[in-house]
Amino acid sequence: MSIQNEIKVLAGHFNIEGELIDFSVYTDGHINSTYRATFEKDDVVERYIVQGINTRVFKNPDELMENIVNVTKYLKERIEERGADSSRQCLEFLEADTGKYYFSHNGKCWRIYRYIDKSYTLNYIKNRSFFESAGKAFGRFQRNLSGYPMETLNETIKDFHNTPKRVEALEKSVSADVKGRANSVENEIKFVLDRKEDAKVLLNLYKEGLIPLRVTHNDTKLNNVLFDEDTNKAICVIDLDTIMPGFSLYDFGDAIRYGGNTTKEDDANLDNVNISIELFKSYVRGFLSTCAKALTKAEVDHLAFSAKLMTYECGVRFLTDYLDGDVYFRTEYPEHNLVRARNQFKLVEEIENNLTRMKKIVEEIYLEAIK
Ligand code: ADP
Ligand code: GN1
Ligand code: MG
Repeated sequence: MSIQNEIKVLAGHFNIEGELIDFSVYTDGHINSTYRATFEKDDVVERYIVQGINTRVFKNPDELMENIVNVTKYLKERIEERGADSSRQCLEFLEADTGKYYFSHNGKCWRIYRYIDKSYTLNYIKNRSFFESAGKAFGRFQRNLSGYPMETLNETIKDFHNTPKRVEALEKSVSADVKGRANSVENEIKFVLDRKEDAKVLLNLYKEGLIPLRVTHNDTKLNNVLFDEDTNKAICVIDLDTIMPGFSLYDFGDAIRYGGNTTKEDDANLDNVNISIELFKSYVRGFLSTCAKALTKAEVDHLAFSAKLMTYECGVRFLTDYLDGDVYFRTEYPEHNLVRARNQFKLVEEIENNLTRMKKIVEEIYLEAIK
């Protein structure tokens, strides 16, 4: 069945009326398949995001959608309490005729939510103000969810940011070596094992009671926040599949990993890969302007380190997937995951070279933010 026909069938189940007048592919991330569909009825045009959930990654769509629907309803209330426009700052999911917020059809699991008009996403930073604005949006997101009952959240991917377990998974993949690729990546494997102690740092801080669990997004890539076409400000955090209890540092570090890189995460020319200190500063400023007062001392002290850790972890995951035969992340060519892993490891080195400077920047901006 063509995707247009699939969307027409789905529209019937999600109570969308009118004619499908336009449709385009919006797949941008590495996991789900995303489309924008426009319907018209009596001269009224409505746009939706129609998304095929990757059920190899998210094995329990009921639990996944329960998290997302409850969190978005909660966020809507918080946003409206402030008198802000929840229709632009929060996603709204449609209920299907089954009473669930997804619909299974032809072996795939689909969800539909409102498209936020006059918005766009970025895959790299155009100028610093965009990154500061993204930092504010992710900080606000965390602050808005600070009173959310964390214990009610389902763990949509077990041990998602458990870095030591990610390293263990890599070691298993090296032993299994199902594609016979391990020999060709000895340097990369050594790079990971040399930094094995770093992997435990945040979990140890948690065990010592120095950093708390919070409701976190866990996938704070720059293209997971929508910008407003008119104001160019970040308005809405999207891609809510991995909302789970986590550390604030996961969200901070992952945002720097992606948006603070001087190039894309899959640039094969490693000379282009570096940490932009200016972008780092902008994000710290935005993030801390919204949540500095809520952070513990250990959280603040480890912001710069978290950028290194999350970059390391993502590199480990790309390398593992390369060894496993590219079964998790969407790839466009056979070496894609390896290119991504090398890019991330180069960025880890650059962050290591700049860590002292980055910590100092955090200290200065933090002192300003808590004044
Ligand atoms: P993935 O899990 O594949 O990363 P996302 O949920 O991030 O999927 O959506 C993919 C892209 O679709 C986003 O980067 C964004 O450009 C666009 N998008 C998603 N939701 C909306 C929305 N509600 N309004 C406008 N654009 C959206
Ligand atoms: C995936 O779906 P997307 O592209 O936003 C991945 C993240 C990685 C990221 C690397 C559920 O995010 O964890 O950091 O790729 N999402 C999942 O670019 O695994
Ligand atoms: Mg995304």
